[in-house]
Amino acid sequence: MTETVAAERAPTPDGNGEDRARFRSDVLEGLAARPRRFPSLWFYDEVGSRLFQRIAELPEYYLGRCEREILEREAGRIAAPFAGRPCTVVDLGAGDGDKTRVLLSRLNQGTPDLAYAPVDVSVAALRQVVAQTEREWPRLKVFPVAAEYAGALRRLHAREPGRALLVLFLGSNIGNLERAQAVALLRSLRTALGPGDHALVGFDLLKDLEVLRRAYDDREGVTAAFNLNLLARVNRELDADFDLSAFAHRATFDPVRPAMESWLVSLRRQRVHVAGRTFRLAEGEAIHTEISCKYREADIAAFAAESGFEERALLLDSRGWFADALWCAGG
Ligand code: AVJ
Repeated sequence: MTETVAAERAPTPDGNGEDRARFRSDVLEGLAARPRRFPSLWFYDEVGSRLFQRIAELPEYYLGRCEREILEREAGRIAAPFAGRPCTVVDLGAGDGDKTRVLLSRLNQGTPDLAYAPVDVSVAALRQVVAQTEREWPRLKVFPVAAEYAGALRRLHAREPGRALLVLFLGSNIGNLERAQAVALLRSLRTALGPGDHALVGFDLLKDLEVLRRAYDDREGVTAAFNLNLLARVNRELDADFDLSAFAHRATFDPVRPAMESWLVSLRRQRVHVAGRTFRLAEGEAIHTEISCKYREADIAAFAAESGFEERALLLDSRGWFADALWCAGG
């Protein structure tokens, strides 16, 4: 599988050509919809990836720290099924791969032939993670994949026989997907796996509303900058004239999904030009940019059942704020 991953590098969403055309049609379609919306996938150009890394370091953004606590405590248990077997770690939405390194270091001790395939839409983030892992483990085989989740999963079918897979979907990246999309993705992941392969999926748990609000609207305004960078990116790449000072970041809680939602609110009546089109926004009109779903333990069990995984363990941090579900693809 690993050779195929390297050879079939997909066109990159922060590259050019095909992706630029998709970015353009996503933005134009999103601006024509009501409410207007941008898919959150497009947050992660080079600037956006860097801003997310800064979010991860904020005192208010607890997700990464909770998950790191879990991985440090449970690395042995997660690595145990792979002892003595050649293994590939596939890291969906790897970002800077920061938490993954906790697992790689443990797997590296017990696995004779370890490979690492970080998957991300941001080429800048991939370059960083490749450089980091190669510096730390010069003999680790690293196969970066610049692709969206679906494209990466398609390539798992071409895996090398005899190699076990551990697929990571950390950080509550799954929370950006509506429930039906999440189930579809987990099903296609399950289908791509063979007996004995495992998945480790991070879920941010439903908790005190104030904690959630602060995590998505921090005091320093880094999350606001991350959200507003979408408009800056549209300006940079699609010949647009969004006035960033005429928009504000808003984070709201939707108790039905439940999820935190991010919006860009127009602070005045205004006209915007994008790729030769004109859009008129009302004062107070909001563009939807992201959902970050929050889960109960029962939701996680339902995901496993609906996607055909066997639950092996549900690993929580000491505050019970975040969960990593360890699932096995049965025979
Ligand atoms: C990287 C998708 C997990 O939804 O919590 C952080 C992105 N957005 N602050 C999340 C994000 C606003 C993050 N994920």
